[in-house]
Amino acid sequence: MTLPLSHPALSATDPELAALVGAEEQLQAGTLRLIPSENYVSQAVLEASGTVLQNKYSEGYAGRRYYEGQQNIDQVERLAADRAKALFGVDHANVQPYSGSPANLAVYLAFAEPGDTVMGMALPMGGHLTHGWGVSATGKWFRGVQYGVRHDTGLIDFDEVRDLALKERPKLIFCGGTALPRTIDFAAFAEIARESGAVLVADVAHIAGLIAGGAHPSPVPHADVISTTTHKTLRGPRGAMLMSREEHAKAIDKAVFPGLQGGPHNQTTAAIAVALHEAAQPSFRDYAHAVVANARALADALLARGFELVSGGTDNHLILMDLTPKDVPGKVAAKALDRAGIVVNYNTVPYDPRKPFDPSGVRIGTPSLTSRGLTAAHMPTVAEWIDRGVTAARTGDEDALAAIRAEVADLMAAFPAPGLPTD
Ligand code: DSN
Repeated sequence: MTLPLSHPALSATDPELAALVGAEEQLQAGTLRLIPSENYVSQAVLEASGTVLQNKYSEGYAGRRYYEGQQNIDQVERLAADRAKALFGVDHANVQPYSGSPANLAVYLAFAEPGDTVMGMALPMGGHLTHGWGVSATGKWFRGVQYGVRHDTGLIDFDEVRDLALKERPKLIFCGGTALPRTIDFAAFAEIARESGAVLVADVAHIAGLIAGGAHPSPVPHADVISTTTHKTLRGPRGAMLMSREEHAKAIDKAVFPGLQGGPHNQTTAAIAVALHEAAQPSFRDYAHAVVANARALADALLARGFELVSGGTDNHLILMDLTPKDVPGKVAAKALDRAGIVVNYNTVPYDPRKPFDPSGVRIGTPSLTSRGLTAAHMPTVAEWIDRGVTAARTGDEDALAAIRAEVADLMAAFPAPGLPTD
């Protein structure tokens, strides 16, 4: 598929870079993107993020800036924050964090001192680096204690979480993560946080769009702070938000600026506002539920083909496959699937005997393919491609991978992606 030239000024000024952007457009258009933390933003979000708003400095908050000329920027930021508050039903929203890791760092700055104990899910169990994992600043500058999932079920053991919290008395407890295929029980975490005197932080980066669309329970009645990126299931630009009850608003704002960041990226704030507007439409509820329905259908089709799935399936947008029974390392499978036009990421599975850079698992998800309009009826085909691709990875059959790539490209051509040029 050859897409039309869509960036005339860029092509004239910097053809080398324009060619790379064009190649990426073709790649995104012609492949099946199964990375669960990725999505396609709408043309409206793309346009908002490429505006002259990026020319403006605006340290501070609306009405309280350190630079003049904020007549429009203040309104943009208020619009984004008000839309976040309305969509998620929170008192306060800070839309300035540059991305998820800085957002989480701001939470540490707001509620903890260096050396304090913090608690989160271990990265190899499905947590996130910034939940106190050792190689992250959050694990170096704080004392991270980590919970996991049970070996037999792949599910969080709340007795273990409670025992750990009562023993360690962390300042912060993070729930949420990057490879959790099951519903997060925010109420259970909140009870443990209350018992142990911790601030509960719900990191809903992966599932924010599902929450907004009513396809996952909301953390709002339970968590002290909600942290999220805006570019995953929420289908906005690369950015983040922190939300809370009014009592924590000042601490969070102070931590984001001047505590951690400088000038907000106003073009991103604008694109977040657009994404939140889109997420408030009835069609986004359909989208969120379709993401989950597609993931369930894909999980069922993979199970029928003998794949082992962590926790036995999924409740949300994400599936974590343990490829040990297929006798293929996750990285080998991921790279072979990439050659077959199916873009995934290799990932540790809980209790993985292999190393994080060469783990046993592959993580997949349905946000992107759902944005293109694929339905549950397509999931047996997707599972078949994955199955054939993993088999080809084991046998080294490049012809089989090339055949899958052609089939994938055919189907993708029939389901144009939002925001990408079409021919
Ligand atoms: N990189 C994100 C993900 O893929 O889940 C987490 O930060």
